[in-house]
Amino acid sequence: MAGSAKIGIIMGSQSDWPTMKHAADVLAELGVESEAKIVSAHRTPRRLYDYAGTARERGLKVIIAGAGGAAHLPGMVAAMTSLPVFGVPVKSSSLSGLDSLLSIVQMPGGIPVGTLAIGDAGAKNAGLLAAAVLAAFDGDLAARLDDWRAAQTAKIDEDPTD
Ligand code: RP5
Repeated sequence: MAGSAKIGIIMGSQSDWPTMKHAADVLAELGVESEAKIVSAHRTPRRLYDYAGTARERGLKVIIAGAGGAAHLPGMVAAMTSLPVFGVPVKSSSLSGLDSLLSIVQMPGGIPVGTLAIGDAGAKNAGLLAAAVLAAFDGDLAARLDDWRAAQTAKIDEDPTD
């Protein structure tokens, strides 16, 4: 049964939410409905299995998965669904997210994860990229995305100030 959310945002822990919220926020700004869930590859493997297995039939078009440290969530969800998966490396306390980045980006050939930057910028860009995927098939959303980018451009002053 399809729900209204088009983008699924999942994360390995509650502690990832301050980062992953940036994806949810930009999608909301663009009028794209998303859902956010805590789904841990290690701590809730059954929840991950169920989430990935039902994602397409529930109407999701893209999944954004954020995790930190031994960040297996994006790769595991990509292994269980052929929906596009974007991975966000969450900044970890011990290794500043380099561990997360390498865990997510080094997928074996055949199971792709589109990997974004570490941290808030990566989550924001994952939201924008997911919206761009939907916008390829939705002219109204494409116009809203263009407007969003134009507004961003308009905020950048040409001259630096003290
Ligand atoms: C990962 O371990 C999560 O994605 C999180 O980034 C990290 C730490 O989780 P907590 O110990 O804060 O729950 O699975």
